[in-house]
Amino acid sequence: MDSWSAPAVPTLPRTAAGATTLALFDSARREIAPVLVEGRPATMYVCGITPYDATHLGHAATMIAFDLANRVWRDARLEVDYVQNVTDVDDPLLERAARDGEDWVVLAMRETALFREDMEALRIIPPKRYVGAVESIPQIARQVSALLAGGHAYVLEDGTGDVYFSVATAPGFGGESNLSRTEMLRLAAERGGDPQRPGKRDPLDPLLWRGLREGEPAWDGGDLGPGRPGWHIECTVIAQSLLGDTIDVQGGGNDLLFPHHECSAAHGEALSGKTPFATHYVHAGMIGLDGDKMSKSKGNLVFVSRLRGDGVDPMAVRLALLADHYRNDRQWTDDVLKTGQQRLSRWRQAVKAGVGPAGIELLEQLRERLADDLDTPGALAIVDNWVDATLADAGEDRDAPAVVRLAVDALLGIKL
Ligand code: 5CA
Ligand code: ZN
Repeated sequence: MDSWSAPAVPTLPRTAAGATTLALFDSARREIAPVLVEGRPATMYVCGITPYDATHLGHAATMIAFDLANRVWRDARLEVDYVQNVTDVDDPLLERAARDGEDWVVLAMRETALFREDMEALRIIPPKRYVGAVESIPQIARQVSALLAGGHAYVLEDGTGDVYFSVATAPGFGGESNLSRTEMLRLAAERGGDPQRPGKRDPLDPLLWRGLREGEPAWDGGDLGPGRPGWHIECTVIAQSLLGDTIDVQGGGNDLLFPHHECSAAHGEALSGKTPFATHYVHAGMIGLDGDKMSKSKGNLVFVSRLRGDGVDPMAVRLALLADHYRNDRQWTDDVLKTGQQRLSRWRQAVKAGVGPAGIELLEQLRERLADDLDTPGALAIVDNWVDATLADAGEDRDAPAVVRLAVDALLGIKL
């Protein structure tokens, strides 16, 4: 699947402080730990959209969080193998298309195109590989067959042809999300699982392959018969086939921690025989509106495209989303946007100045804050201080305004 065009990312000077090592909070260990990438590319898989509605600010915030990791690594002169998926066939997509009397393929294509446009406007570096679930079905079917052959999966005996993963064969199951069984059962029911379905060996067993149903799209699954893949195995197979058995970062919003990421990791470990599936399970907080998580099913959405249509500068949207830490659940309000707009205009004014306080020092501090689990509130405070001083005519560094402009562009993705 086509990705989107890359923004120009300036190369920043190296300084005496040397390269920083990015550390990220890992949900499994429940601590911030350095991502150890030496002499090889960093590998990152981020769960992308299910394209049945437009990109909202929650999607944007999550994509921006992982874009920052990408930028920190690139600034450290690392290559980044970044893969993102599109869930271009799934129940919600089929249901929306049926509701609106639309072809589901066309709906998915249209919303994916809009997502690409929004990503470009927000200056998000595209993944190296942007991969649809549909184009990956032959590989996914082969891996489901491998799980069956390896004793990690079973065919439900009700004539549907549905295949389930057996969590009893996954010794580490639950280790990513650190949840109790009761909590896992509750979330599985709430987030697309089917703990109540009769005939499963364990209520937590997730679907790997859904046999053909009347009126639903289906593909040739080889030994599995016609059908379509379960959701979690799609992400496992796309990630592992392109990035290897153990990846550095498995990312997405914290709504995916359980069951999606837990199950994807369990599938991956069962397939490769290696643990962990990812050294860092990284989760962005939920953006909410009017006190609730912004979600397509609730319909409480602010679309990036709508803000763009209203003439809001995408850089102000980006700055607004960077104002709080990526891991915090937070609310989108008019004030959050207004603060982003005011900050953008002050920063733009300041980099037009002839002199300012030391630019290289700011660059070093910015690198240090971002390497510490992407501390954007800390990073923004450093730039704010420099901007305040510059607008108050402090400082004597003639190169500083240019250095700050480049640093904010390369590291924060904000074009001033
Ligand atoms: N296609 C699946 C992942 S394989 C999916 O969750 N799609 S999505 O369209 O619902 O979400 C796309 C990405 O945005 C996911 O990483 C998800 O965790 C994240 N996301 C969804 N809603 C929000 C929100 N309100 N705030 C922050 N991130 C969100
Ligand atoms: Zn996913």
